[in-house]
Amino acid sequence: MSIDTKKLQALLQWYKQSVGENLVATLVVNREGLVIDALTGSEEESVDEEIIGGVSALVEPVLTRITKEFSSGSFGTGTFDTEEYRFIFCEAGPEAVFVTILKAIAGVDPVFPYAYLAAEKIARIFDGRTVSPVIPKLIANDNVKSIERKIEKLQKLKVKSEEYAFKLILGGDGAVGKTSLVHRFVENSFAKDYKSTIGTSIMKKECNFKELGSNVRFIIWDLAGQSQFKRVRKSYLANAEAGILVYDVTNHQSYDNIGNWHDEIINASPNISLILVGNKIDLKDERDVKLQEGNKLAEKLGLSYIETSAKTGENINDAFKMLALLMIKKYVITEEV
Ligand code: G3D
Ligand code: MG
Repeated sequence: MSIDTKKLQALLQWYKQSVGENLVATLVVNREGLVIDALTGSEEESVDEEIIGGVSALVEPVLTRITKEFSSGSFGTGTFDTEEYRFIFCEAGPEAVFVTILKAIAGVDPVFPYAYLAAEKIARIFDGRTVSPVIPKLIANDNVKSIERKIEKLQKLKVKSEEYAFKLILGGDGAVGKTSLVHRFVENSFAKDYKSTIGTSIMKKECNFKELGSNVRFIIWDLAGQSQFKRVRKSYLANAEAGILVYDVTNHQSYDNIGNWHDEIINASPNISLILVGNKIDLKDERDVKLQEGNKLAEKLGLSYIETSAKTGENINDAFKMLALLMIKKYVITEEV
């Protein structure tokens, strides 16, 4: 396979400019983990072997996991944090992964749109299709209000054309089953030995519920590792359109904490649509929160309530369907009135 390395290098240069001083390095890596191209945030135009070697050593442990998720098909984008760096991994077509390494102090959110765009362009380069290496400035700082209005309009239009994907987040205490719920929904599997990982994993899932008459795409953000949680909590919870509040029906404390989760989420994303989920109903003998309690809490918060088991899969699809319906109501129907 021969790829246009000149164009790739030009693209990385543009990307570097867009991201700015927080960029440590960026890499294009193939499926086997080999570095195809790289660029560092420093002034030098090209990167020597040594730096590439150092950077790929940095990336390798994470890449192993990414490659695994890659093959399972659930991987779209992921971020990972270490003490010193923040990583953004984007799938760049079937051949490559685009890796961005940022300084630890950098915010990931502003970089995401550029990373997505660059990854898409890289996929095209790999495909041998024509593509401009130029990365346009995506967000202007001035006139925020009018931009927000524009974005809102754009969102609605995109829902109609079924291109827009909603950011979905999960709230609830550790170990209530948030990750399991998502994995069950995305891959329809329940991995018993699923180990919590650092950072955020981001999964794409399109809901084709026929009876809804419309597709809804979710970008599901799952935050792992409670220690990492505080630091990234704000940007994790912000700008979300959909959310699931989860408690464990065998753990009353997790039920009692839902109110706090609700407040924090509403604070970060005031326009979010939420549902309440009581999980682990397969553990019948250990049940500590009654169905009525769940209903009562949901009513108090003005949400729909559903009970699930990520282990057996019971009601998992229905939970997401409930949320998809809320999205359709809010973004599609209001547009048509
Ligand atoms: P979290 O993402 O909210 O922190 P996880 O929770 O999804 O990591 O799940 C925490 C533990 O609960 C895991 O057990 C997981 O297997 C288990 N779990 C999740 N959902 C269910 C469920 O519906 N029923 C049962 N019985 N168990 C569930 P381990 O032992 O792997 O830590
Ligand atoms: Mg989790």
